[in-house]
Amino acid sequence: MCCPRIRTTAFNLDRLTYAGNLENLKDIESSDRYEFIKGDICDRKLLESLEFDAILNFAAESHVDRSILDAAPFLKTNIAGTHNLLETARQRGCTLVHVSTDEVYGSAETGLFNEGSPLLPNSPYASKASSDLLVRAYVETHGVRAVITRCSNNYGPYQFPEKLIPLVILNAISGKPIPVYGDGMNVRDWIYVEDHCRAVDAVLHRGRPGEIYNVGARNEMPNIELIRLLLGKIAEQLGMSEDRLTGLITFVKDRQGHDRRYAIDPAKIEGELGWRPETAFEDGITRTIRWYIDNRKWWEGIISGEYMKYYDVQYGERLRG
Ligand code: TDX
Repeated sequence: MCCPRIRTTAFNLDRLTYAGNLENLKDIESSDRYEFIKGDICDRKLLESLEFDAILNFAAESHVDRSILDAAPFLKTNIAGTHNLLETARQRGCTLVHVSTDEVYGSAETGLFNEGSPLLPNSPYASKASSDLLVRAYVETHGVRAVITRCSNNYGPYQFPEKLIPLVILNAISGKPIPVYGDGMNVRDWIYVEDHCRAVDAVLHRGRPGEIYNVGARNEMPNIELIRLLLGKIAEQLGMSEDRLTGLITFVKDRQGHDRRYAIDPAKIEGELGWRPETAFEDGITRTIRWYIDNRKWWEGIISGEYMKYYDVQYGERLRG
């Protein structure tokens, strides 16, 4: 979360709610430049007790389906939490990079989202739009050195299996139905997680305060096309029959308020900061599938307990009928 003056040390402040997992950070936990703190961005006293000069706000409730079931945690973390970080940044005079999402723009019927596109959020998750407006207000009113990034759909290792790509991979490996919302023709714009991380790093070091940077890899695809591609690659890697896997595809009742299309124009971050996505989609997908196949223990520990309760509420009736 931060960088003291001489030697960069990162504090990772995380409440460890359902998707938080210290296993994901095993390879850096013994570094003397890294410190984990279990805590909430809504806890102002905790923030005041730490020494830092930059904040990266990755903290969010991020799953659209959960926001439809219960919006309250989204409003608390995404809006009240961001407000706390803005107050901290104002008092400290430190930089804040606010990691947001393309969802704040709503659905792109045509063309691409650019940084000037109107904010037309359609799901309670897109309470992120409210936090973006708060950031803007703190820049204008208090001169806070804040920058906003808005990224398209991420994928890669360690992604919590509620999101489409890991859900498809795990259900295919386990021989479970693969739920496709509506007609499967909703379009998403996919980017490998490490490309997103490099974009946030570029914005932290070279972004102009008060600016917004869209982040995307120009990689739009209808969901059903993505799912078929994934299943083909899974069949290849596991030596399974592709027909058997595509037989798991199950069209189910659509998501309420389902955005039809996201499509990001990354020209500004490319032109101004020299950032470019480096991972070709096919390579990223192949690597991601391999990771889930090789890390069964990681996900078997997750797809039990709270996750299965959520899964049943989310998919039980849809898959039965
Ligand atoms: O079971 C499913 N079946 C299905 O058809 C799930 C989980 C999803 N979908 C569809 C819905 C979307 O059109 O797949 C697409 C991707 O769904 P998600 O992985 O839930 O992502 P999305 O709703 O597009 O939101 C994502 O993009 C913006 C992230 O979850 C957000 O955190 C991000 O900010």
